[in-house]
Amino acid sequence: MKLNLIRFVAIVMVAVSFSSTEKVMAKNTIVPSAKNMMQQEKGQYTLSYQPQPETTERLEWFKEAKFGMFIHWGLYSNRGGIAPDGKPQKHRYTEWYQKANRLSHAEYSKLAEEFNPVKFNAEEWVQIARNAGMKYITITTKHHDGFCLFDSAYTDYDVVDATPFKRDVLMELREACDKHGLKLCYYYSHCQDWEQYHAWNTPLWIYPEHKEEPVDHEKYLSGKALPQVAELCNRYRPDGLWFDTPWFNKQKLDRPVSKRFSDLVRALRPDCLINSRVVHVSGPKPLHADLFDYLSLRDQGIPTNKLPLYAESPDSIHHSYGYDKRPNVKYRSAKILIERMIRTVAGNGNYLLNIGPTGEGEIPPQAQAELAKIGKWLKVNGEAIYGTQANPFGKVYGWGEITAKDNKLYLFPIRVNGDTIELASLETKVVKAFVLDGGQKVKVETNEDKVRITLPKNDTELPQVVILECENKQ
Ligand code: JFZ
Repeated sequence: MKLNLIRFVAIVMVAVSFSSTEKVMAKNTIVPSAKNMMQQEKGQYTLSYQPQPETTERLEWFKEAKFGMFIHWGLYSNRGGIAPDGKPQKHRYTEWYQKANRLSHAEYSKLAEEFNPVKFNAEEWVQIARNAGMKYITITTKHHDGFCLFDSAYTDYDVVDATPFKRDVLMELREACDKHGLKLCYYYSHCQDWEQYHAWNTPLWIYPEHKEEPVDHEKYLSGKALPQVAELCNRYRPDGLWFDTPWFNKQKLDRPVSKRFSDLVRALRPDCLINSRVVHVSGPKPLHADLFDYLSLRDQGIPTNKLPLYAESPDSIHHSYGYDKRPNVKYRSAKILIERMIRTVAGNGNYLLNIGPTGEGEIPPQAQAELAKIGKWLKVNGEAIYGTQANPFGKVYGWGEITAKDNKLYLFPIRVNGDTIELASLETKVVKAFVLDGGQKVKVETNEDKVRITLPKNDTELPQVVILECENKQ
């Protein structure tokens, strides 16, 4: 990553680094602002375990990519949040269908008999992601219900063995991603697994017949979870593993268990990324950064550029992650989604935008329509997103967001009032200022401590990007 820009904003950076040193309480201790922090990372961090040195290399493609597609797909997708009595379920996440409706494993697993997504076409999904400007896909290979979208030797509760569909969905997607140059990462719920009595947090009503048996996590770990992660690493060539929910009620996953997952992935697939939810982190607590590569933010949270590590925001096109056909479902518009992407990238993170395909294997038309608009916007404005650095100013301006690359600043006036915006002064001269879409010139006035920019009218519905090209002082 080039750091040329540091030269342009050197004055600002120095000021910022002084003020943030004041806040730093001890070496490697960071005090982030509580707002917008993920639940698990609110408060104060101690980087007591340093990131692995290889993390920088592993993150290279990821930081360049910025934008990925999250896919939640499974048995629950057939229900779309409609309870067995025909009414919308109250729990906000449709992928929690089994728990939301208190279904035992015997009852819920019957959904496998009707899982026959005849419209599923891996290449079509990959094309939709590509046309949206997404560079990777992260898909639920096993969500909390325990059902697997790959052919596993450690359970029959998978798409090949338990459904009439019988196709290895994950392998088809892996091949389509390889063919079209997308990376592919695997969401794997390593703690919660409602097929498994011995996993964490399996409610007693899921297996009424076991009730008296003491829970033995080791049975689950060595009988299903760890061997499945090995299967994924060995046969399905993940570019990343996305673990989830290492916390539940009063229990938390112990670091040594998390370490087994992390060590296994590192041993079998050294280039594979691991997200922070492999381990339980909560502030003020040590950040076990040796076990993962980047921070997964609170669901649908936006980073603030004050986090100690690179981040990823798991956002969704609607509130739920799984397909939602409840009457009150609200899809977010392309405009809102683009703004959330901009905020995330300017805050030093990747934007992972989730869609929930239907039980038939179709990406809902409304999701497709919004994704296509995002793709169109990125075709023109992608330069301001892909491979950029976060806002280098150390503060977020009221008028909007900033990213940077080489000798350029990209300004996104997404919260602007009126037609001028101001920036702290730069160390070098602005040699060119224009709107990225169309190249219209932009008026820039500079004095000792400010750069003032007069914005042309934005006739489009979507955010405008202004480029400030600075004199290169190399
Ligand atoms: C989890 C899952 O339970 C959910 O179904 C979905 O897969 C999502 C991506 O992740 O839910 C979470 C995880 C973390 C927080 C909230 C919900 N959090 O940190 O606030």
